[in-house]
Amino acid sequence: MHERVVFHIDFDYFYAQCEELRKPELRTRPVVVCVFSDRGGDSGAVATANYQARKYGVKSGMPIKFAKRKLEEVPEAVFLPTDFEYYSEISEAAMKIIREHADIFEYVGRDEAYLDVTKKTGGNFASAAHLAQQLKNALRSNIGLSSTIGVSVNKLVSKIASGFKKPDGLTVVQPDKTESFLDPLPIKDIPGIGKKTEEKFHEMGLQTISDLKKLDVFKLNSLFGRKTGTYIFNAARGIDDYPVSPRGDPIQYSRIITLKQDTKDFEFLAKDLEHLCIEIHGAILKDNLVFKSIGIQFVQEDLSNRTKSRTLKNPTSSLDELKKTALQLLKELLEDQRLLVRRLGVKVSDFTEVAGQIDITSYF
Ligand code: DGT
Ligand code: CA
Ligand code: CA
Repeated sequence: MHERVVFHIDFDYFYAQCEELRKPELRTRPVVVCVFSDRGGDSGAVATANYQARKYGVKSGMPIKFAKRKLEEVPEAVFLPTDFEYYSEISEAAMKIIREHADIFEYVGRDEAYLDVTKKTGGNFASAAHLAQQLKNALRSNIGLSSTIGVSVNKLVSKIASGFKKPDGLTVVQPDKTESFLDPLPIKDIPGIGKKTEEKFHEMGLQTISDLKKLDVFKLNSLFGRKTGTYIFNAARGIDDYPVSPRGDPIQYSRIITLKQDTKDFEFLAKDLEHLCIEIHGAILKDNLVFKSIGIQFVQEDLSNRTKSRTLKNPTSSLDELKKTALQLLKELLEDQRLLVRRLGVKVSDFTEVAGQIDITSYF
């Protein structure tokens, strides 16, 4: 097997950076982007903050009240509500440029992607470093966006490498330096290892990834189960074979079936529609995504198409909401349906990654 070259790219302090892009005068000030809850006032949480604000201890997920307290004596600090539509626009423009720099492009979330550039670079890490710098420059000059890239032989190590030096970082881990790069890092730098898992290791006197290598795979499996145990065992050694694949492409989150008979009966179609929703929902949960748009599609008896879609007020991962909306769309489409329906499809789109702790077993 020959060596791969994989990039992980992550945009710096993304939502806050977007706010700076449209209001450059914010650049020198602490900027806190907030998800205000509908209870009003300052209830809600911080989505993210620029590095100015982070200096004062403001962090993602922190209650807005705490952040305000930390910035009490900083009158120039600004607190802004989220504007996901605008962030998506910036994200789309950036992803377009990123795509052009990749052999294979994998969308992960609004501010994150993997690239396989093995062909483009001929497996050469010097030209990979050059390509990564070119990509950073292109994002900077075309959009004004600052980003961080990790480069290595696989997704896992590249993800860790992009977290190594931020913001505006570029960390290249040569193939033969993989283990020496990982060894001194804290165990929590392994994606999917959260506070609880880390504590378990601390109790065992293990702090770094190098320490982690003292545990054999049987021990890890007995502690965490075979799937997670094996993942941790391999991760500590920088081993990861998951290919960069076009996951996150909305196409994967659509399903279409041919009906047992051509029909325009609501009850008949509703049953199949529910099954389609359940299937898609499973795939979405697995990939840790929330969605905002739902569409349904009819392929009619003459093979022409009819579609109808709806955008929700708030992103969701709820199966009930998916079903409810799909059924509503079905009802509306059937109101003026003349031809019989031959195939029925459902599609969800407009994704956001779920913030916070990732489930270790669904990491890739
Ligand atoms: P960084 O560390 O420079 O990459 O900073 P961010 O803000 O880009 O952090 P990242 O990559 O973990 O997250 C990307 C976006 O996701 C971020 O701009 C806002 C959102 N986000 C992250 N964590 C949370 C959270 O705990 N709550 C909410 N509501 N949103 C979050
Ligand atoms: Ca980021
Ligand atoms: Ca990210």
